[in-house]
Amino acid sequence: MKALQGRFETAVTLATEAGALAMQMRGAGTVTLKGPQDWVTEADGAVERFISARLAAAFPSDGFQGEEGGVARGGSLRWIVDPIDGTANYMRGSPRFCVSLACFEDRTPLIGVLVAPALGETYVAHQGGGAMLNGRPIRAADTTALDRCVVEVGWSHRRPNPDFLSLCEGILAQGARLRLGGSGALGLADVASGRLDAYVELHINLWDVAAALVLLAESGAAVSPFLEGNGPTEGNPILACAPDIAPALSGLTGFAAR
Ligand code: LIP
Repeated sequence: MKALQGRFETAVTLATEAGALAMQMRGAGTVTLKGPQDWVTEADGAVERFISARLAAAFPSDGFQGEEGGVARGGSLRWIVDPIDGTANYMRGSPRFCVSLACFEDRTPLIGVLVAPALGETYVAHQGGGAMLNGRPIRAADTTALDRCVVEVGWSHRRPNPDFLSLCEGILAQGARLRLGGSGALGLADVASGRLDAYVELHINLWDVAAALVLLAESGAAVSPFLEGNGPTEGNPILACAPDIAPALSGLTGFAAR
């Protein structure tokens, strides 16, 4: 872990500074559409370039992949960054957004850091080291019944609305309460901290989930095999949930969380 300890400490510092940059830039600059309801602000690009440059200087042999710039550098140790997850919230002044920074070795998630600067929350985790929120250990919920659950269903234009609505109807039919927060990364982090019983989405991208996967693994949550197949390059569905409801939600959604 010694080689990773330096990367872990750098990731926490860097994500914190990147969050401060996002806060400084909020409300400034142009906003453009990448697709239906898929926004990008000047801050998304600026934050990603800031993180990429600092990591290139600190760890020049490491790879880098960002939501906005794609794969900039190759390497067996690879940083995966969503500079602002929850951009639709960010551009409207909502506090529910975060900087997501992860380090993988090939397909193995090693380090995850999420900083939500407007919420004053920093999630950190590294392989075998547990998961923390603002310095305090976090664990997935111990909920056992779907009719006692709160479930977030992520939405994007990448899958048809009828499929999204059908998923929501199936969850509601089990007596669960639904929510939709606009940031997949923070929804997954809420599962890791036990503040949410499940997060499910029909399609989500690697940069959205990379850091949260480490939090989820270290917090005891059940998670579907997002990294199998073409997940890292083309995205995949995801289900992350409290372990005791994983069989029921896996059967309902078709995504096998373990
Ligand atoms: C977000 C994703 C998620 C989706 C959100 C939002 P972005 O990404 O984490 O897939 O449910 O609506 O799109 O674009 O804010 O970084």
